[in-house]
Amino acid sequence: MTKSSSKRYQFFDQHPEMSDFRVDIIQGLSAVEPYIEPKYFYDETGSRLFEKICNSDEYYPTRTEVSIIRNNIEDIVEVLGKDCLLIEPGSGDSYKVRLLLDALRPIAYLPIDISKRYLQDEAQKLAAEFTWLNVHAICADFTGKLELPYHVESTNRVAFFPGSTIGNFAPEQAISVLKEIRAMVGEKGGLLIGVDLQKEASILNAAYNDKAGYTEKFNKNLLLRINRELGADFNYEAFQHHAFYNKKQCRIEMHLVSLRDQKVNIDNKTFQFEKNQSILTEYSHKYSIDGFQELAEQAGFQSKKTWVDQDQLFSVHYLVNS
Ligand code: AVI
Repeated sequence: MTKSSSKRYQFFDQHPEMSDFRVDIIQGLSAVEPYIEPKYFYDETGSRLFEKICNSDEYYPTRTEVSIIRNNIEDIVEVLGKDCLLIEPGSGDSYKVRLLLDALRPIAYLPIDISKRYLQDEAQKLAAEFTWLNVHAICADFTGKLELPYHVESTNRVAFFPGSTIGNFAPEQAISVLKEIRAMVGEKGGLLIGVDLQKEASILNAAYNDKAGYTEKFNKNLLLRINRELGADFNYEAFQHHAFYNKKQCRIEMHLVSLRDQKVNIDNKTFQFEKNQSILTEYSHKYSIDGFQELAEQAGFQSKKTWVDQDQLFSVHYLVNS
């Protein structure tokens, strides 16, 4: 870090409670309908594979969201208002926020992430790259209580939640996450959020079954991670990636399906899987524009403006406190 960027960079550790991988996996696999929480996809290999998914031909959400933001940047800035505090829950590599920064010129950018080292690295990189930007990084779990590290009264607070990550929560949980964000941005604040739209099943099925096999590897990497970190003995070849659009529930479901009757050991526990039994690994809910606005309303938000691409594949909404 240069001297100038070190002045503009601050770090606030809210000491998020770390969930226990072992406890969560054993609990999920012991359930009547076994599951693994999707947050466990993102170890180093999983994060690298996710980047590849985002760049694959079939996975339209990333490039579509980027193009919506690029094509409407002036309008977006006008609606959000300049001189805001820009807050990004679950900021990760802060790739998409780069699209907003130069045009929006926020007073400060506040990335929030649970992974301390990664957050610090990315936040420092950003402070060095944008030579005018104040970066106040917060280590916290955005699915828990969200609190800013300092008191801001008069400044406009805008949260940025791209990527349709909201779709990975069941609707009830999604409402809680939105409520938490609403409380954080306060009465005069808003939320710019990316939401994947309902569409033809064939487009969705292709996006979660890319030909290069990145999604398959991403899903099956969970087995390798559990073997490596918990000393389990999952047979990688004996489970199959299965992703499909559930039309009735308007969601993609990802599963790992057991190809035969088999046993898996973790610690001194044995898990029995029958042939064709599946482990649920992810839901990715798809919304209509109206459907998402109704969900947002249940969290106390009101839609101010919505941008979509020409083909209506993806949407970006600006929500304000109602
Ligand atoms: C992070 N999340 C919004 C992605 C999605 O599309 O639900 C995760 C993903 N899973 C498979 N491909 C991408």
